[in-house]
Amino acid sequence: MSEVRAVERKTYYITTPIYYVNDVPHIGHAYTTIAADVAARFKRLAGYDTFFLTGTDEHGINVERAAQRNGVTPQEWTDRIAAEFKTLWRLLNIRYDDFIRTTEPRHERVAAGLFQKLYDQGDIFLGKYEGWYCPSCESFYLESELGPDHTCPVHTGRKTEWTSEENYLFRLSKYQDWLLRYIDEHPSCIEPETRRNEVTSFVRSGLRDLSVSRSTFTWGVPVPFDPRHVIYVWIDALTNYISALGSPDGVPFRRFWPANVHLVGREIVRFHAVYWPVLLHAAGIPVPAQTFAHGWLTFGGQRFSKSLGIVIDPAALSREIAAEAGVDVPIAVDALRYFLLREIPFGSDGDFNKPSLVHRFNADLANDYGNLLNRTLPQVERHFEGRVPGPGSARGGDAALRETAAAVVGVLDGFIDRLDFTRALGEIWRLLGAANKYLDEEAPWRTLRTDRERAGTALYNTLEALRIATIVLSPWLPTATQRVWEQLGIDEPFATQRLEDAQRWGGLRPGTRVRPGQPIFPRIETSVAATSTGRQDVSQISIDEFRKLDIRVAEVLEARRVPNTDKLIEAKVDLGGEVRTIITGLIPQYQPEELVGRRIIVLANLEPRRVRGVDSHGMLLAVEWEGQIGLLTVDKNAPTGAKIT
Ligand code: ME8
Repeated sequence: MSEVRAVERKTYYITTPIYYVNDVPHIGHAYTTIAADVAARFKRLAGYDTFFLTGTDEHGINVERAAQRNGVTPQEWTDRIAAEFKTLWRLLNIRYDDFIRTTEPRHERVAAGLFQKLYDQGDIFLGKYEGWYCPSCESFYLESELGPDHTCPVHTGRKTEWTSEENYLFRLSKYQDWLLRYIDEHPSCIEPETRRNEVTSFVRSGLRDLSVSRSTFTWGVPVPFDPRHVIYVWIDALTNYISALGSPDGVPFRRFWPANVHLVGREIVRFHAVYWPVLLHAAGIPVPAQTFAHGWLTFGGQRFSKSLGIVIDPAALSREIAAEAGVDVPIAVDALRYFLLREIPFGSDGDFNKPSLVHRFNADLANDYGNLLNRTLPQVERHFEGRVPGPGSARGGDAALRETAAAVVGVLDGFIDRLDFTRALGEIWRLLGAANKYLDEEAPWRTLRTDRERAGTALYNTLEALRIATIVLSPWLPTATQRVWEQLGIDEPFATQRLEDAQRWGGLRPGTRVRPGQPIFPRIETSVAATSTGRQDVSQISIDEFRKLDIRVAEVLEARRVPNTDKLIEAKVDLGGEVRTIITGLIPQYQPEELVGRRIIVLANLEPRRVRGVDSHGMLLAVEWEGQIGLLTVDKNAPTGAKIT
């Protein structure tokens, strides 16, 4: 009788912060959640038993006030906003395993139980708490940490309030030495290193006992032995990471706890890397392996913030990209998921800007990835009766391409362990770059006539590299990769593919019937007449930000239509002695000949972009209304090169 042995699968538990429901989700929330989703999808692909948790933080004074402002009860309010988060996650293709809400009984029970335990063992006691309180952070700060005029160190300009309350306190100070030793012995428990140093110096400066209840409002989990108080919202919130796993004796808890990664924004690292491990340790529960604090997404250098009016709605942005690219929303969502994790090294702050997104769409997704399909499948269709040709004997660059694929796939899991999405994608693009170069060099469209077998081999190898890239790209581009898979015509369902299928060269079966279709990422031909992008959502920039724009008067010297395009004009413009080429999408509103000799306005310091093989250095400014376009111009014959100030 053969022996069947259960192979224990490795586990991976990743969480996002649970988001406050005082307002609707924005792109900052989407950033963390997309990152966690990509890591979770990658780990599933790599065969890990994965648990990905997100949710909403529904208690606290700010939520109570938001409900009041909107004339509904706190519960009605939280139900409404939690549903908005879920809707957005569905749109962004976030595949979480559980969504925890702190108003659920399964959560409240665990939060109250932890509080009771710490009280029973003497780690929580009744005392008086005084300090500078920021209602937005729901946190006290030391005088030395505050900004000018007692403002919050996180919420610039927001005044803190001197607060003095009878509160329950947690003996945080007692655990200072334990925590320092723990961090020292487990350095990767806080990443990146800059955050670890920040936390260590905060702990070294001396931990004060932590206020863990509030008695000035009621929207919270009641303190089980003193209903005049509710549990401090941060203690309540942090507990979600264990309450979602159920009872400590149950399977999910035993299987997934302690978590591998708590993914958070850098402003809340202290709560996760100081208070949370100490609370758990005090209660005799193992501490999570890592808190990873990523950077802030900014716009014009400022952090997205509803109160500052700097907000981008990821759903509106995705719809806008979809309309501009002529694709459906899930493809635009893929592009957004890709862009956010490619453009900004994960861990650093980074500025969001739409032209870079369009650039990445065109250069990386349309050109390097999508186009590889369009450069190969029609050849297979035309010259090999639509069936993938079998590879002949290996020569030339065949071995190098194969080795690149193996090397790239081999390092990805390590990069995901370090949440280094940027480098993981960089590696995948190394493979796509190698495949494109190989195809250029092999030029099967030329060798077809002289050496059909060689042409077939070149097509096979390129498609095989594309198959491998498609599997490993699926965590970032869940929709597009599925469609590429369908065009490749491979029988096995895409959903069953694993990392090991990408590790094996030769998985594409000769004879597979390909199904060429529409380009998956058609290039966005923005002209760019200024579009409405993001405008309605983003208000107020500082004068310094405005001054970064180099806007000048220019004269059009020459203009011609870009061949094979409907809308594009290539214009040569004089910017006061300097001649630039700018591609702009003005047809049919303007014909090229009408432009010559006109004095127009140009944004001169827009980063150059390649449009249809031509570098475009700047943007003609125009207004758009009801399908019409009007070029901006200048009064009083201002000379070319004159700068707008
Ligand atoms: O802090 N850039 O909830 P929150 C990058 N409820 N990430 C951003 C961001 C930005 N501009 N803005 C928000 C809370 N985020 C607590 C958490 S957890 C036990 C309790 C992301 O709604 C980032 O992950 O203010 C940040 O930490 C989180 O949203 C804050 O969400």
